[in-house]
Amino acid sequence: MAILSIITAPDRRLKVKSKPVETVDDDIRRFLDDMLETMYQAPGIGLSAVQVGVAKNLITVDVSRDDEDNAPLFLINPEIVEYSEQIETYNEGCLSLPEYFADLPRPEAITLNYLDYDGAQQQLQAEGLLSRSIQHEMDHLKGKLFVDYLSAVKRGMILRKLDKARRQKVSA
Ligand code: GNR
Ligand code: NI
Repeated sequence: MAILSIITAPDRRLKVKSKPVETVDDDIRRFLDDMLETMYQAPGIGLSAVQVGVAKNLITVDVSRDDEDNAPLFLINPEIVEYSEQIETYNEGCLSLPEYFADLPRPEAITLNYLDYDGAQQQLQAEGLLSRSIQHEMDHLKGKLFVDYLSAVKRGMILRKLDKARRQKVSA
């Protein structure tokens, strides 16, 4: 397994719309294993393939708190088929927007269809933090970051600071 490097904003690769996976083969499974290891190491509760530069509809999530009791989920070609009417606000972060957080309203619960690690069709009902992180990852697959929900002024401020921080790192 390998730790992959996570792309941070602003970066055009994060704006790319990901494409469906055609066959769930060993190459895809090896890549999902690397994504999971990368996510745990970050550490994060979710990761989309596009964040490591691969524009395919692949997501890993694990919202379990206990290291002993990992509950990884691999979501291939996920599609949300139902949203709850109930909306909840949560303070969201993103590995591609390090050190920034924003309160964001989203549907509390979702129902989604996806292919699992073996390529089998599955349906999942998710609520709470699991629902939150899946919706966040699925935005990545559409080329969307949580700052895209904020005003242009706030978004510009955050992205300029991240850009500046990166340029200082490069020249240091
Ligand atoms: O690790 C993460 N935490 C998180 C917290 C609140 C809402 C969404 C997330 S996802 C984030 C990891 C990440 O950036 N995945 O794309
Ligand atoms: Ni993210």
